[in-house]
Amino acid sequence: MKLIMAIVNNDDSTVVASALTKEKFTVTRLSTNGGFLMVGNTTFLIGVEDNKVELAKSLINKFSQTRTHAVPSTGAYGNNLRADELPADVAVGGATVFVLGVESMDKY
Ligand code: 2BA
Repeated sequence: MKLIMAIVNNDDSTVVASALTKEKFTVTRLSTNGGFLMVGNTTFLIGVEDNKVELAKSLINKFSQTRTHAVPSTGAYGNNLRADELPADVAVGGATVFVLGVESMDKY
């Protein structure tokens, strides 16, 4: 068994969740924030059998768009950078996906 952790743009999270649940995956959505842009994104936790990992990843990939995001000038403060050290725009996503081994899963 594997645990997929997928960080998805908030604008894509509903369609990604729908696609996954339609294929019988069970997902948990966490409200998270990127450390660089400091804007909200969604992290999915998805426990899956090994033979379903590629299907889940392909659905996440299919419904996650890459977007260009302007870096807010205030971003320099939280990142302890000078404003002129920040890029003007960054490409965000589609999705950032981690796959972790799971020792066991129990439901009580
Ligand atoms: P953020 O940390 O807000 O990053 C947003 C975008 O800013 C990133 O897009 C990347 O293009 C850029 N970026 C991030 N850190 C940077 C830095 N130190 N210098 C210059 N540009 C930087 P993505 O790579 O698509 O990441 C989207 C979101 O996924 C991230 O939001 C973060 O929440 C998460 N993420 C991405 N890679 C991660 C990792 N290795 N570990 C944990 N979370 C990650």
